[in-house]
Amino acid sequence: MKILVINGPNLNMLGIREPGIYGDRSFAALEKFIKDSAAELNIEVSLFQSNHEGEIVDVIQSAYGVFDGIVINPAAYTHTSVAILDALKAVGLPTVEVHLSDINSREEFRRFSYVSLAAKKTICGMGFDGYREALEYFC
Ligand code: CA2
Repeated sequence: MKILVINGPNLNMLGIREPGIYGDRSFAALEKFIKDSAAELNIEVSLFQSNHEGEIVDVIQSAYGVFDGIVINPAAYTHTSVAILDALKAVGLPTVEVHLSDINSREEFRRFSYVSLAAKKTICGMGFDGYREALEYFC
C-alpha cells in the first residue's frame, strides 16, 4: 500500500518555537517517526512538505492513480483553504487529517477545518502518534 503524507506551512519549523503546543522534537524527527511507523506497518510512504498552497494542490493532484491514500496536516491552510479541500475532493483518495495539537481547544479560528469536509477521519492532539494512528487507519 502506498500512502502520501503531506505537511503544510511552518511544520518544517517544529521544535524551534512553541514547544508547549507542538513539542520539542524537530521536523526531521517527525519525518523519521513517520518513516519508521510506515515500515512497521508495511506501508510504502512518500513524504512532502511545503509552505505554499498551490504546491500542496499540485501534489494532491499528482497523487491520483499513484497512491492509495493521503495523510495530511494542512497546518494553517486547514482553516482557510477551499483549494486544498477541492483538490482532495477532485482526486477522491481516502484521506486522514492529522493535527499535532488539539485544534478544538485552542483559538476559535482553529476550530473550523475545510479539510475535514473531505477527510474520512480527523486525528488531533496526539502529537507525533497521530500520524501513526492515521497510517494504521489504512491497514
Ligand atoms: O496542530 C497542528 O498540527 C496544526 O496543524 C499546526 C499549525 C496550526 O496552524 C494549526 O492550527 C494546527 C501550525 C504549524 C506549525 O507552526 C509552528 C509554529 C511555531 C513553531 C513551530 C511550528
